[in-house]
Amino acid sequence: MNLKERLRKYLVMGSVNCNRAPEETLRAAIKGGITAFQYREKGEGALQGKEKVQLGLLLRQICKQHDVLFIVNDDTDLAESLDADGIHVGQSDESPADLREVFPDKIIGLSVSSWEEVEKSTLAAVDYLGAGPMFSTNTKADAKNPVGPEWVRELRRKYSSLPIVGIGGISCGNSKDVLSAGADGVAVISAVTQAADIPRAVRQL
Ligand code: 3NM
Repeated sequence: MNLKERLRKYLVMGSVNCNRAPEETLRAAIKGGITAFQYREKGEGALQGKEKVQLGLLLRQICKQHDVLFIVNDDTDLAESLDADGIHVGQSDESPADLREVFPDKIIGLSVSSWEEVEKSTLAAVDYLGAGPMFSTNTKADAKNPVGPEWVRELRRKYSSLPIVGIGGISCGNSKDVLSAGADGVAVISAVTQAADIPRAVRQL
């Protein structure tokens, strides 16, 4: 599978997003067919220090067993100690160019929500783009205003071969709008973590 294919169904999650044990949520999502996972232990009540590492190790092991890509959100030490396949950063985090120096072989993902953000980024150091928020979301406290699938369409017009995933407010009902705009995959939190039937939700994405 190439990176575009591996990003097709991308679950992003930390313990605060789960209403059952995180490892159960992850296992159910894998059963449904997720292809990538991002450990994003963020927000109020998030685990810190040793506990954050411990949960990470467990989730990392599960992904390895099932050949699911394992990405760490914005934490170089954690990415290193969990032997992650990649790291995902936002605009106010460490720059992709600096990350590339530390991680010559890891996948580097960058969130972009405007041309201004794209222009100030070193895309040569980036393996995939996260485009969002596609729709309004209550999951991320500081989410920007929704940019819609049109943003994916614009990025795709300019970058014909760069892997792109849409993120933010994506559900089973609207994921096709993101994919048909040219995204290679959809990244979701609540559509999966809050689903009554997680495998079914993943299949419908
Ligand atoms: N990043 P849900 S939106 C983690 O726009 C994250 O970059 C976003 O959660 C961005 O799928 C978001 O529940 C939250 O809307 C996604």
